[in-house]
Amino acid sequence: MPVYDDSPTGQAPEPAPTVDAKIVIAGGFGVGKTTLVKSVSEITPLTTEETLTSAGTEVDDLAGIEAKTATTVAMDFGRITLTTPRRQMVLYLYGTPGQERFLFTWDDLSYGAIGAVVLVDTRRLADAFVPVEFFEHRMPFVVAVNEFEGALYRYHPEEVRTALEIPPDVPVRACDARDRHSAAGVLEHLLMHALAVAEGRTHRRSLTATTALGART
Ligand SMILES: Nc1nc2c(ncn2[C@@H]2O[C@H](COP(=O)(O)OP(=O)(O)O)[C@@H](O)[C@H]2O)c(=O)[nH]1
Ligand SMILES: [Mg+2]
Repeated sequence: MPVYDDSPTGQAPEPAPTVDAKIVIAGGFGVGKTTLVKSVSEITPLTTEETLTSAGTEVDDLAGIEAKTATTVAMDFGRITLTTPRRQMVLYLYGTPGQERFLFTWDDLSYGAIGAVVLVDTRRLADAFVPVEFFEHRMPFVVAVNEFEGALYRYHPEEVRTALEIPPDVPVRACDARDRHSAAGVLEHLLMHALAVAEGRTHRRSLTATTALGART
């Protein structure tokens, strides 16, 4: 069957450029960061999980996530390719360890990232203040409310925004970190947000975003 070709020269159109970008997946302990990286990654994700032992029971709050048996001690790493109208975006996902005692690793993990996802569990909302504050002055980010079934009440994303005093230009949305489609939707939303910030379509600016979004040739 003949294929209609509308390019002026009759040659195949140029393929969309491929752009690499680094994304950080952050949030408190047990919010579903490792789960999200695992559910969307198109490569076998690298995880650095260690078994939770009784030594951590005094400092790691497992309320609501009693089934959690392991914790990330260095980082998670995965990859997902998203296609936008103008580019193929290859996103490299870096998941942080959640406990505040690992906060010193976040600066290194975030270096060169174009944006971040801050995952939130509404049963432990206070854990989100530190990650939100961390990214607020560093890079564009979205807040994703991971919906655990055990939650007594489903909070509307706007209620979460109010509770955490998240600025109006930061997207807040619900997700299920276990669901590939839902988790990929969060990453798409972040990508659109980071591009909007980089192109000056929102008032928030980020030098990192504008420089990191150069095309890979
Ligand atoms: N019910 C439910 N469990 C989840 C969800 N996301 C993660 N989990 C579970 O919650 C626990 C903590 O998730 P994990 O990804 O290790 O959290 P992390 O500490 O943020 O990396 C694990 O046992 C997951 O299987 C979710 O959306 N719903
Ligand atoms: Mg983890």
